[in-house]
Amino acid sequence: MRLSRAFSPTVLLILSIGLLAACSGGSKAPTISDAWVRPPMGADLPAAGYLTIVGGDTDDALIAVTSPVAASVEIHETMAAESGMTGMAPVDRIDVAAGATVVLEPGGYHLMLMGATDLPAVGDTVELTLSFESGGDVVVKAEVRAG
Ligand SMILES: [Cu+2]
Repeated sequence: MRLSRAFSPTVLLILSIGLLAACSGGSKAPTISDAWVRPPMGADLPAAGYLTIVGGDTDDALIAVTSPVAASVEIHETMAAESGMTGMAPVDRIDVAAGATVVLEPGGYHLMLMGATDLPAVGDTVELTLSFESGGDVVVKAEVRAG
């Protein structure tokens, strides 16, 4: 086909430019937005953390979280229990596919800040360090919001 032969060099050139663009600048780590923390519902109860993760250039996973205001931070998933009630359980990781959006929100994945004794007042921020499987750490400021 004469038409496709005439166009193919142009197509190849565009593909080459695309590959160069993809390779330059190194890999992009996941980005975090809308991070917030809900104070504990009562004494000795954990605070909850929520945020939105947008995956970077490659498939990745959130594998650990720390915060200076909490003794430890667990990653939890809310799920329906056999009784019909909802319960929650710790998970080792949250997979974040390249470019995918994963939302940690009430009723779904969330963070539990255990032993958060020095939690700032509502309207202030706490620091969360999210560790990804790729080796990258992302530090975010999470706003403390009333329930
Ligand atoms: Cu939980």
